[in-house]
Amino acid sequence: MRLTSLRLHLIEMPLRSPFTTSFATTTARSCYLVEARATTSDGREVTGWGECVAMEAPLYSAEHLSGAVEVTRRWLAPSLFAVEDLTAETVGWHLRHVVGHPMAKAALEMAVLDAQLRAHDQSFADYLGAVRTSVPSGVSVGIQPSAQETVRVVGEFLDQGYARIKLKIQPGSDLVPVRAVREAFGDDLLFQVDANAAYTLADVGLLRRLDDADLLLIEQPLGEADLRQHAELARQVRTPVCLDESIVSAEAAADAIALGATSVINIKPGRVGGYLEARRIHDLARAHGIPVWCGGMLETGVGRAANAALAALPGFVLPGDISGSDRFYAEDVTEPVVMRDGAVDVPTGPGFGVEVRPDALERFSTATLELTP
Ligand code: OSB
Ligand code: MG
Repeated sequence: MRLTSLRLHLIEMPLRSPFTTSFATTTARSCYLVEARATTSDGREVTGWGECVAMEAPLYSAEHLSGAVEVTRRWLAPSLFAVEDLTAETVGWHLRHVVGHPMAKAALEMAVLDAQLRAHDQSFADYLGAVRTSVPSGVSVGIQPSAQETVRVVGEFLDQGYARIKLKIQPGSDLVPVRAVREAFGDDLLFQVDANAAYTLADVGLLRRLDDADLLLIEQPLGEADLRQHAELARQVRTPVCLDESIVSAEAAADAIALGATSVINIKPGRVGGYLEARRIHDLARAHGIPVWCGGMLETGVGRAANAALAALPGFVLPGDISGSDRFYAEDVTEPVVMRDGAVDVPTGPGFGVEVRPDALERFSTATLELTP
């Protein structure tokens, strides 16, 4: 296909309640959706949608929203407009000369992939080779002001039916809330924590005290670049170490596995440059017997639907951060993604299987950037 336009819809979606991690408190999600228009080789007009998961500030990753827009406008979009026979599978190749910016690249690949699948009337799940029709739904719980409040909030999510709890932690809000949750809900609760790089290897004593909580895993305790230090930590704690921020590509995943830095991997398509690289990491991890699960980035329905299909691959053996739309948003830009009985259905419609609602898009819109050849 040949791209005829790329429209970046910048949106701001209010969160139902503030979401606190070790790096920031978020009250509204700012991001952009990519609307790609293309002409197929047999002359049909097709449209596809992608979502950029870069956050407003460079606190989770170096990449951030305004940088992603700028890189797309100046370098990525022109490179793709120049290609006569573009396919989703070659987007990464055509963008390889631009260093970094995986989230900006992923959003473009996503939009091209959605358009391509719609042109072939194929669902993303079918394209990937999904082996499940629904996926278990975990929820990511932000840092709360007290252990009592943490227990109350976790209880609400369990009442809603979530299959697994992930609690954000940071120095000063770790052992006490973790123990309180384990105590309140018992040994059968699927329970894990995420530090978003808030600790150093000097905290090994404290992190070892988390062993008693029998957590499924601890996600990204140390810094993004600290692969070797994660390997060192993994030798000193019983809780399985799972990397998020550090896994920026299949190569990084291979290094982390070889070093013993990670025994579980959180796969986020945006962080690794797209769903095709995400699948490569899944395949690599599976070949090494490393379980994976699908992370989340407060996605709208577009990203959430795509994540549900990815998580239906066989190596995704742990519940992902694939909550219903109503976990974060009173209203989504697509029809809501629904969590029922602890699971989310894998969409079956063409492409990612969800439609962006023009009225909702307009309500959340802060700016639109139209890019053309
Ligand atoms: O570290 O997994 C993370 C949200 C934004 C940035 C980083 C992370 C998260 C979450 C939320 O934990 C996951 C979700 O979207 O449900
Ligand atoms: Mg994480």
